[in-house]
Amino acid sequence: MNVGVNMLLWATRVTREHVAALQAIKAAGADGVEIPIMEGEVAAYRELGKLLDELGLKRTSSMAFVTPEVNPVSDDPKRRQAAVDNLKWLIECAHALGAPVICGPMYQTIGAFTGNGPTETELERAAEALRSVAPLACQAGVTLAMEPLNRFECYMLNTLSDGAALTDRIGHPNVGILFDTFHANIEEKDPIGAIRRHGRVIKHFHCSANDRGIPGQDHVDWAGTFRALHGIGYDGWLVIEAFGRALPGLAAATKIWRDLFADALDVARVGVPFARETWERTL
Ligand code: LER
Ligand code: MN
Repeated sequence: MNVGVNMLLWATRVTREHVAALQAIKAAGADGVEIPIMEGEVAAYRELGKLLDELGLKRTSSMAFVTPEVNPVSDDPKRRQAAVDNLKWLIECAHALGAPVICGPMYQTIGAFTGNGPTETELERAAEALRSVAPLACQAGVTLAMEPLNRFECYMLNTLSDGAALTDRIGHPNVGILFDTFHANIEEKDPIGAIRRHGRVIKHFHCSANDRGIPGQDHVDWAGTFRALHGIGYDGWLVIEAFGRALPGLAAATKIWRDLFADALDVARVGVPFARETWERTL
């Protein structure tokens, strides 16, 4: 198991400017960080990978389709192709970065709605897009972890059961699900039962407090959740994901209207030991 911290609290594009935060995250005991891949050159991710090597930090990566022009389930074939091209670019960047996982809602544009639930055509389009890039991900040694999000951020996948069905439809070992406790708290009738039922598809994990603050200072049943992860034999990443107000665009997208912690680094200083100790105590 590796404990990571999601860098979206500091930046949508991580560079050498973030060395101080990266060092503090390392000092807090994290094994690694989750790097957003939203823009930039493949070479820049290779450079960032070298910097993380120097700092002794492992890494995973995250993504989102943020514009309607890039949408794997669009009626417009150009927009679907743009999503496939974006996924190929993401895989190249993650490979250059040295990240074994890309996670995020890679099955639709975030925040785009049709007014209905997913149609059979849309589900097939999402599956087709992921299926078409899965061999490339396999060659690059990258796992694609699709993240179900709550109903206010997306409509294609809201629950782990939705995610398991799409995973089965895609049918490739390099494609599975990211389980995020914040979204599960909103959407699952029984988050822990869902992990037990669909554990075979879980490839990545976001420890996200029910209010997006510091895990352990919230009402998620962390001990029960980790016991369920042990029960399914999960031994991958536990990435702490919190959101703050430092980046106005992201704060607006994640609907963060108040401070959930005094200092962003407290998320690492308090969250990392909490995740590790709770994990070890529940083994
Ligand atoms: C990203 O991991 C996430 O959980 C999303 O809700 C961000 O919008
Ligand atoms: Mn998440």
